[in-house]
Amino acid sequence: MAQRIVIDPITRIEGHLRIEVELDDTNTVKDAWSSITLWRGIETILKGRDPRDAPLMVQRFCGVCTYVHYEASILALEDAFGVRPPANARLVRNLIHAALYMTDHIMHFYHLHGLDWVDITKAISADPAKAVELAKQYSDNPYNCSETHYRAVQKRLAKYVESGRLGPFANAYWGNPSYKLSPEANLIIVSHYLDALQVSKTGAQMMAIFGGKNPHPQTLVAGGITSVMDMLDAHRIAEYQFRLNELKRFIDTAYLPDLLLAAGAYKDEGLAGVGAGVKNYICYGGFPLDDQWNKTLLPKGVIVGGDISKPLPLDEAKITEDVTHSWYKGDKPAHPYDGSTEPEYTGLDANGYVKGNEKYSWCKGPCYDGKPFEVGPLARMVLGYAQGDERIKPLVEDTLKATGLPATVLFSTLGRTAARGLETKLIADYTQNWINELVANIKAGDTRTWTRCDVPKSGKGRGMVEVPRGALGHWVVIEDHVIANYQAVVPSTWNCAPRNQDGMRGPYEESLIGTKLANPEQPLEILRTIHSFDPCMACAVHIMRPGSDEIMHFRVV
Ligand code: NFE
Ligand code: MG
Repeated sequence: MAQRIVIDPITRIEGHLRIEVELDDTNTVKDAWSSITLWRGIETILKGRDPRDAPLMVQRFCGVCTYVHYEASILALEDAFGVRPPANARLVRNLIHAALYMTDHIMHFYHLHGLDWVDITKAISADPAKAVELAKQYSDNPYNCSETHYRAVQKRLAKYVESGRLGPFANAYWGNPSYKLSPEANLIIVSHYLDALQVSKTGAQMMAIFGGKNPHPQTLVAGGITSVMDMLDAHRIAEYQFRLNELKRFIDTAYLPDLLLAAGAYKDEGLAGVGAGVKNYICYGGFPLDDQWNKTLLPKGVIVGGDISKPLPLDEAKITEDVTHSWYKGDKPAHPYDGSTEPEYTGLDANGYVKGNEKYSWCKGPCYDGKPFEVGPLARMVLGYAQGDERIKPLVEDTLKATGLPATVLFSTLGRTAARGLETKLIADYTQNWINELVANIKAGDTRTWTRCDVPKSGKGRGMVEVPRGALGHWVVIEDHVIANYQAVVPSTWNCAPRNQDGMRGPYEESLIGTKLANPEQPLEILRTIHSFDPCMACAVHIMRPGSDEIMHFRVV
């Protein structure tokens, strides 16, 4: 008989996510539903306000990808106002955004996702000398690597365990047979888990240098930026540069080697396509390399059904949001300019499960051409590879060569996690160019940071950009100088979508089908795949949470 498992909430994410799956008698997932269980619609709060209020307000959707809604909203306003920022503003925005990407992806790999791959308890029994040898197989000069250091890490872990206060390591599924790393590999990655806490701080400081503060930078305005003094100060640029080098060292000698180490142990799951999902990928283009956005570092386009021989151009008109299975009013898919956000909560069924055939999530259902699409690092790396991008293609090819794995391995949970690491490297290496360009502009006497603009009586605009978790779009309609409609379609909204109007499962849901659990009491494999998307429910449903207390509830039935 089918067995239902409910995981609510999923932890090590931002916000509230509930996953329900049905297992067959081999403990394989036969069906799945993903549901966001909390909502507060900022989109509705924006109506009637001056459009220039929107960027700072929408940035509060989230406390993780704090900058991205700010930028998307500014881009939407600039589109509506008919203005382009000068080159220096584009470069400074790229520098803030690059710092966010690096910080976010490092934090995700180690702190939000790492423990799905790494068994901390096994690290305690590792041989530190062997761990040094192993680390050196993956890097010429591994990060923070010595017997003494590894011993100190083991001591720290043992203290946690002895005290019974496991803190961030509590409530995991230690000892589960689907953990595949050797004790030494576990020790190396756990030691970098601790280092990464420090490194994340460095990335946050980089954002604050040009963003004024972090989280929630405040130096963007429609038409440009306001951190002019910082931009013109060689000392501030050097502070950014110094920290960039620190992050790059961590990425090159810890993050990427750890990824390859894990890929070796988990390659069978990757090759079997565990966690692949819908295999439709959409990207809007990110990090403009010229002022007209003709060229972007992250690609723009579409892949359908995993067909990497046929990357397609993006047609914005095909983007819709559907609420057939979401707790909102509305009966047909609408383009975001025409979208609405009117709550209509219909609850759970009599047994406390989601009503899978009706409405069951606060997440809307974005579609492209009527189908669910995955967004994020995997979408970007697959599309860039398929388009023959001059930087992404060799990066992917070299990694496949180093691991001896075929390109099909990308379509998996492991591929999604690896893609995030690869794009971190891509961005970390490219960021130096933006510093150089900025310095060259200033030296040549171009110190422009803002293009004059004003709110039109009426108009509309959209800001479409690639952010750490995927394609992000904000759409604004202005009437009588105020906001008449504002719709944000966010990366986690795409990925967490419930079924669409035709009953097709959303990306999280589809990615779980066929996953076999080693032990249904410990749904580790489900967490591994869901976490690989780096879910952010706060972004997806655009909440503001005035208090921080929440009631944790985990139920396996
Ligand atoms: Ni709240 Fe976000 C990112 C956005 S999520 S983390 O990256 O937009 O989907
Ligand atoms: Mg929305």
